[in-house]
Amino acid sequence: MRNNSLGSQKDNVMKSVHRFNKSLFLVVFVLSINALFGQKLRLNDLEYFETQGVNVFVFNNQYNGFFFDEKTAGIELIHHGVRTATGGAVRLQSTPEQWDQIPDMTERKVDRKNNSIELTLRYKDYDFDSKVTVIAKDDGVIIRVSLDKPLPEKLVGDAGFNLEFLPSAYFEKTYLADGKPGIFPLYPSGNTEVHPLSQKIPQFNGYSTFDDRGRGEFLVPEPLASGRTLVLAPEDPERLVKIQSSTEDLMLFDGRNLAQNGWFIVRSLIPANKTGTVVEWYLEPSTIPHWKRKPVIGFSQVGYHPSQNKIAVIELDKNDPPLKDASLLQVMPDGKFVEKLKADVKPWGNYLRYNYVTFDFTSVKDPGLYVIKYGDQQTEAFPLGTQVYNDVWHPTLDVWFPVQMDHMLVREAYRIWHGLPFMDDALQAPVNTRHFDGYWMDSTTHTKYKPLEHIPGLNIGGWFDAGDFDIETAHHCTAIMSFVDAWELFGVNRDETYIDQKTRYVDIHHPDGKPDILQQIEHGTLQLIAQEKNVGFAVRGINFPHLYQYHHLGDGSTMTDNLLYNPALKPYETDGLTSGTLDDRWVFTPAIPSLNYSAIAAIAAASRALKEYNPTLSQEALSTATEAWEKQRKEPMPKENLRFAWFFNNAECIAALQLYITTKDEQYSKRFNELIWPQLDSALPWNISTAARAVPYMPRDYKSKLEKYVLKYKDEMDRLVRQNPYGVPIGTRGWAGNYELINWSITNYYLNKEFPDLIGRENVYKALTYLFGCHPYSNISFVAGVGTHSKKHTYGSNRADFSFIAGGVVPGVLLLKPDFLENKEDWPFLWGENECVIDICADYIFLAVAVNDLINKK
Ligand SMILES: [Ca+2]
Ligand SMILES: [Ca+2]
Ligand SMILES: [Ca+2]
Repeated sequence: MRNNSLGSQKDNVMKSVHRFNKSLFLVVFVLSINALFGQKLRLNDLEYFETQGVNVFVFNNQYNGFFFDEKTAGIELIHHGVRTATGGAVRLQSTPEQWDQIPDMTERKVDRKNNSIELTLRYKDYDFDSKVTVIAKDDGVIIRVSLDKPLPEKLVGDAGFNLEFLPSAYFEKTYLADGKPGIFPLYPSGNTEVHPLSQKIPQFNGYSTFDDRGRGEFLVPEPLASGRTLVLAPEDPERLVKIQSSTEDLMLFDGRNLAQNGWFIVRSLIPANKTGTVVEWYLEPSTIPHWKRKPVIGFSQVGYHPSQNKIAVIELDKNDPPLKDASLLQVMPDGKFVEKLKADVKPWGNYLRYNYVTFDFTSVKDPGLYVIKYGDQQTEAFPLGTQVYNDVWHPTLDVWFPVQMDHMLVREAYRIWHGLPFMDDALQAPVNTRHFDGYWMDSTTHTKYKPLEHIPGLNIGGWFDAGDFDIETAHHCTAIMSFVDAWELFGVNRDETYIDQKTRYVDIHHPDGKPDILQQIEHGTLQLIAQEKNVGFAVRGINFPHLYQYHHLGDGSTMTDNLLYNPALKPYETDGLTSGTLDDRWVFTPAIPSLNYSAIAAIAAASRALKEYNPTLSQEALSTATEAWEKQRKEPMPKENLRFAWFFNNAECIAALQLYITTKDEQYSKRFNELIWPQLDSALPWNISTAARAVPYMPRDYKSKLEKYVLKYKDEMDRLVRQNPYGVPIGTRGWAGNYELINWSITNYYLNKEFPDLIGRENVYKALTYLFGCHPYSNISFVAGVGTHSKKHTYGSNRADFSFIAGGVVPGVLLLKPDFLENKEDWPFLWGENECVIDICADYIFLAVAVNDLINKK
């Protein structure tokens, strides 16, 4: 449904064009559609510029500094419902990469009277402040950069004003630079120059995204075009943007020459020795007259079970009055569509920027294939039947998880997903390190190893965390726990993967007589036990020393040379067994008691699941878990952590419960009971799920004592589900909220199991319906390869190929403040929207299996 809007909008425009052609303005029209059709941009109450079809955000979203430039900040353009430009700001490179320096916004003044927003941007390292003013004018905005003091000497030739345009929005389109035509390159093929490193503006923390092979140089892209006026996509009224500079030339760059996630960048340099206005642009995005975004019919691309609620949520442009009704059509074997139900839509109201109506077809229960029709729109076909959830988790277990397996070669039919990676794991990370992936080291290693000393035994088991290739221990613990739950509660014994630890070989779609979920539990456990055994506790993770390794795309086995580091050799030199290249991953070993408790919980749980499958490992897991518990309990909690005591106690609480379930030793249930009640009092939503899971193992009065907390949770939930038309929590952080959503439904599953009269089944199903397409922005299934229409562009190791790994679950819709939820399908590189991670994928498997079990129970 999503991408059909383009054609009909173009049709509308062409009809308008036709009328005008007959009038007096033919020649003018050919030059500029928008000059005729433009509408004035106005600063609205939400503090962005708005007209029908165009929004200009001005630092409504800021660089948060965590992953640096996430391409979700600065001056941004939402053009006919799609965010097509970002990163409008004073920048220090022609094509800034993710880890290049970003400005701090130190002041933002909104002037409604003059329809303007003024910002102060600061680069602290250079003591460089600039003012950026955006003023509505005619059919666009003026963007002005002014300086009180001339540009610092060091930044001359580097500082400029940039605005970045989404490549996929301009693929197969053209541009004009002072009338000179060009085609936007589909693949980066611009010219680059080599400059000496001494000229480079350093990246974050002195890291480098570029592997210069020790040559002391870096790359600078040359512009594709330049001129005083740039017109982007003059042939497409949906994407046409005109930029005129009244100061310096505009240059058009292709950021993808340096980084595959780069954008097309329009830039003007800030001249030296000048104050006052140093850059002034007039930016005019075209507007299609009376443009309205096409309705999005939110529904499950997987289909529905006859017994569940079936409510489509229709998302409408605020200028689009709702139609009276919608219908459900059955798709017949002869290809005909037969109306099964026609019903009035129900107004829900406004949520963020759109209006919503719902269409309830719960009454239809006959198995078959259906489509929903609203106005002239018809959805993809979807099934209705008792079987719809049977196999929705298969791609995640069969394909996605095997591809993520570290320290294994992974094959699928004719394809090798990756060779045998990271046999050179791993070196002790140096002290006092702040790492680009959020890892850190304290002032001591907390281990017996010296910085950069090889820690043996870690090149076993584990999964690549996400689209990157580090081992993130916390997520391993979550994934193992989910797998154990799926095994113990539902006996998931599917076998479609050949996994051999001895030869380190994995083959997808190749049964080997062993349940895959046990093989995955084993694989995760091997890594956790290796950490406890060789390091002494659960490590923060194993990650890359160099930034130019970390952003790797493709086969993980080529990220290092797989030879142990030998400082006696020179870089790139090898004796065949070791090498002088410092590329081995680092083990980060700060003291994190909560993480160690999480690992104890996961290993204790795994020891039960592995009891018959791998008795030796099961036994080792149990002794490792109990010994680690003893050791951890003796360590007092570091003072700086006391503030977050509830967070740490949560992990200890789960560990105590898992150890109790495994050993039945009363010391653990005693500790669990000491912890769980104060935990429920102080942080209910974080602990209610653990509390519910404990019910079957606790004395009878435990459950009655828990009931009052469940009632409190239910009150909170009843409030929460009214906040948006989808009736589920929608996250608003810098990483979209599908993980929290899945866990919300998992919590509801455990509560429904014990308190079915308080927490209804629908609250367990809802997260899946949402994931499968009943969500804002589009109706695509957020699980790659699952449902009729699903994610085909996700942030995995193959993202540069604009592809996906089947079964990956993406984070979902990301909120760009104040009111724009987004999940891009034509651009995989926005990790907050599209990156698949092991914990969310493992939890998804659990929820899908749980829903299938529950919904088919009488
Ligand atoms: Ca990571
Ligand atoms: Ca198997
Ligand atoms: Ca190596």
